[in-house]
Amino acid sequence: MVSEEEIRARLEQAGQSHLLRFWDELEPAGRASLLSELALLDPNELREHCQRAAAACAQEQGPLERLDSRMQPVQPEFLGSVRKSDPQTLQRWEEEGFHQIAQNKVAVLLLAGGQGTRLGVTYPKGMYQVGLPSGKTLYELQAERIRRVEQLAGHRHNTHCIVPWYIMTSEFTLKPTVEFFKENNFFHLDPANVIMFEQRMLPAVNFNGEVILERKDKVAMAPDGNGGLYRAIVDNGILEDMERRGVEYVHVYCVDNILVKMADPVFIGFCVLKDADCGAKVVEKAYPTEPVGVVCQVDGIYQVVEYSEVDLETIQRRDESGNLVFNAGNICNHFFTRSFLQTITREFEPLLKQHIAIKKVPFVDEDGNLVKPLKPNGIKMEKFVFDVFQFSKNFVAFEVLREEEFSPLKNADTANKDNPTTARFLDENGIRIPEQPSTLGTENPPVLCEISPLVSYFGEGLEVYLKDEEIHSPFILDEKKAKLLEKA
Ligand code: UD2
Repeated sequence: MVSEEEIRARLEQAGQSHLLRFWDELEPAGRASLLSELALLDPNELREHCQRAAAACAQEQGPLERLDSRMQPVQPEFLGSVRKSDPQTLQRWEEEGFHQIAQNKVAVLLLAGGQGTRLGVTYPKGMYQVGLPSGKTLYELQAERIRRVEQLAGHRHNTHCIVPWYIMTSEFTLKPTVEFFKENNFFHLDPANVIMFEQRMLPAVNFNGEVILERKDKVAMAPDGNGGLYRAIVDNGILEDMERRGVEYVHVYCVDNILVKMADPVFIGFCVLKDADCGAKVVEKAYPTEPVGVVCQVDGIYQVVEYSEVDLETIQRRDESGNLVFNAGNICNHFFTRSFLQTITREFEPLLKQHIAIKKVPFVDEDGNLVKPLKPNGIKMEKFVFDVFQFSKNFVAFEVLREEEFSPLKNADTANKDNPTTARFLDENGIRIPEQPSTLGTENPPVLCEISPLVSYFGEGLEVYLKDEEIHSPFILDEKKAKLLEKA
């Protein structure tokens, strides 16, 4: 363990000596935990981090750099589209995707280190029960989709297929996530193929560039953003693990989209056939001011531009056909080759932009009282997962149907959009039922229909079960029911 003297010297070097100001009042346990927390902070990095945060915050108060005149939409030749492609093309992409999956070359990687504060839950978002009749959580749905896509690829190519599931957690989410998976027997996945790892944390800083003490014995720390992925995979030897398993392609996604298609064969196949090193799924924006990032080019280089970085006029611009010019909404579903990830970690990670978030950060005041601030007082620095697009040699975007693939769970049910109810509603109704559509959707209120991902990953094969079936709400098609229907 690093000594108190050593830590004092390091803090002095970093200009952060105030972090030990309650030292004399602390019990031995509090002292030990504070020392171990501080020991992880490199003094030079800490000094730079604090200076950078304060400078970025000062700059943030000034006029925002507008990107309008430098932006261009995604070039058509780099944009695939589910809506605009014929069935044969979609089938070719899907076949290629399954071919890669069947050779165990595809992994999925979940970004699950966020705190889920907007949803108002104290546990990791993946443990959220979205209110389906089965009571399944986001993690369970995702696990089942992995199992199903493994089965589908395995059957097609007669292989034993594994899609490893990498899960990036943070100090906030690692322990409860591990426990939850253990309690649920890893949702019948082999624990050897579920690899959890932790991203780094960074101290929150006040407007004077001082690290904030959250308690007398604890620094206010926050995860370093979903772009912390690139350091975390180095810290935890993830690329080596992928190499050992023969993984070449990685589908990275965020935790809160109930409709996420894990290792989507069509997306994977499209990216592989286009020889892309980096790709992003996008959806048409629902309305011009929808608060999602837009995938586009700035000075000819692909990136995601936040809606706050452009003028309303640009956001609302339409082409001759009446479509929004900047229409490619980012849904945090990315494709990377392992070799691209390697290049990022070796060469470009330090160049990734630091985004700043000004937040209310609870702190202890000079007298040692705990204060819950009413206005923002702290700066958190984050990197974003999509900021690596600029380093891609062959970037592609892939437009998918919002109603089939994007229903994020951002807010508690009190907010009127992207909440548990819309997500559930879409899951119930967005699934294509190939036969007998008239038996569904004729009731009011809408039919409650839940189809387990273990029965159908994206609507395939349902005709076997639904052909002559009278469907009454709520209709639950799980593995047990599917077996009964098969026999009948
Ligand atoms: C993300 C995208 C946004 C849009 C939207 C669609 C980013 C930075 N923004 O916005 O452009 O596509 O999704 O739903 O990708 N996370 C971590 N570690 C962290 C912070 C976040 O793993 O330190 C995870 C988090 O658990 C979640 C994902 O990253 O799974 C997205 O994070 P968010 O919820 O902060 O980003 P959001 O939804 O505002």
